[in-house]
Amino acid sequence: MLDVQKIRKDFPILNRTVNGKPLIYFDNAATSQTPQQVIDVIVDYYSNYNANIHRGVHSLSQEATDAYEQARLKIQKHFNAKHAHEIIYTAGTTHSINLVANGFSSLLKKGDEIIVSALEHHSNIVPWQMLCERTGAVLKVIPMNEDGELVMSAYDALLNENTKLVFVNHISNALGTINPIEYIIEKAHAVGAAVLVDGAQSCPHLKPDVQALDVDFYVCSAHKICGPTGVGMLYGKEAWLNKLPPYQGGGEMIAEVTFEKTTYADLPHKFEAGTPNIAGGIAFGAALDYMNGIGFENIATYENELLAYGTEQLLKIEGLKIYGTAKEKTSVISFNVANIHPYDIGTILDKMGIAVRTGHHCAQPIMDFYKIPGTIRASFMFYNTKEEIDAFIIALKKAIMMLS
Ligand code: 7TS
Repeated sequence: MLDVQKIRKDFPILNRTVNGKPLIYFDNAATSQTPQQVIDVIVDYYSNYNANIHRGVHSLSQEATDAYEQARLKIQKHFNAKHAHEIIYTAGTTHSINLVANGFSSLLKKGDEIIVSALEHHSNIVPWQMLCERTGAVLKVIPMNEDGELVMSAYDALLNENTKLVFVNHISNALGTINPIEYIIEKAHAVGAAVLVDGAQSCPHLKPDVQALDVDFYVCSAHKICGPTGVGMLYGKEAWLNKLPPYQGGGEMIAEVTFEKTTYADLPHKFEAGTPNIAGGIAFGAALDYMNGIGFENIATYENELLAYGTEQLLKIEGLKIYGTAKEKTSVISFNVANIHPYDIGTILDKMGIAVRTGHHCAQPIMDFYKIPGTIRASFMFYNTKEEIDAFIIALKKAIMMLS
């Protein structure tokens, strides 16, 4: 069982007020909050052993290198990667996806096909469109249904011997749908295509096992899992990472440099040019420790209760429509009320100390599907409570009264 009152004490920000009201933070799908345990790790780094890594013989550099590489091992263990060098530190999900998209530029040819889903965040659409422009490959889209689920029969029909890559998010940021990635991976592999799963929204809620999934690439951002911004990871199967060319050139990623020819470092350094976000990487490891300390099964059980309670309370409000009613979904509720613009409701909720996201959530194709400009999105994490949902419902009703 999860002791939410004890957990809340770990998050200093949850004590603050916004516009004179206690903060209710329901924008977790955009970024999660950071516990003191992770903040302490960042402060400790800059207070005690700030130094560049992998390049100094001096003690500080060695301490920083050890901590950074220990964190990589924690990430490896968390995702159950076979090798530590299959974990590449990046600046986050967007960076990870662009790294892979760039790498495939030299591996695709005109007429090859790549598949994305209708439920993607823009960061899992635009890099592939750019890749298609560079290579002449063709982008195909797995359609969605009214509930916000992907239509698997249509996916089956899209796959063929020209399919080279499939990109899909594990969980949709706009609707919370949990996609059937096991099925998607198995079917893609049957035609010889590689699969990248965008785990930006899944990693806060579940613990993916990349070997059991047999996924080729899995990506996420630390800031969505109680870690800092500006750091994330790319998991790639060793064989794929060896096949892809480097993304950025610079220090750290080379074996030998002459003006005639440069040879590249082995994995993971081949993809880690320049001084990385060292404190961020170490704190990423600490964030995984923190979340594993609570336990992902406890987190899922509790967040499912919040989802069920929030959905039930919201549906009591007249004129309210929830978008994303998939059977398998996580603690994200996207909704609109009658013809009121989501932005107006979001602004009034902010006046009452409540943080939600409004707009298209960087998923415009989903909004186009529903023929709406955007939604109000409330997204819960394990430190939220039913009492906060109650206060949110009262505030929402007030906002609706003011705007009707
Ligand atoms: N993929 C998904 C599914 C996401 O939800 C996001 C960010 C990204 C990729 C990009 O992650 P980044 O860390 O590189 O920015 N999603 C959101 C959101 O829903 N609201 O703000 C950011």
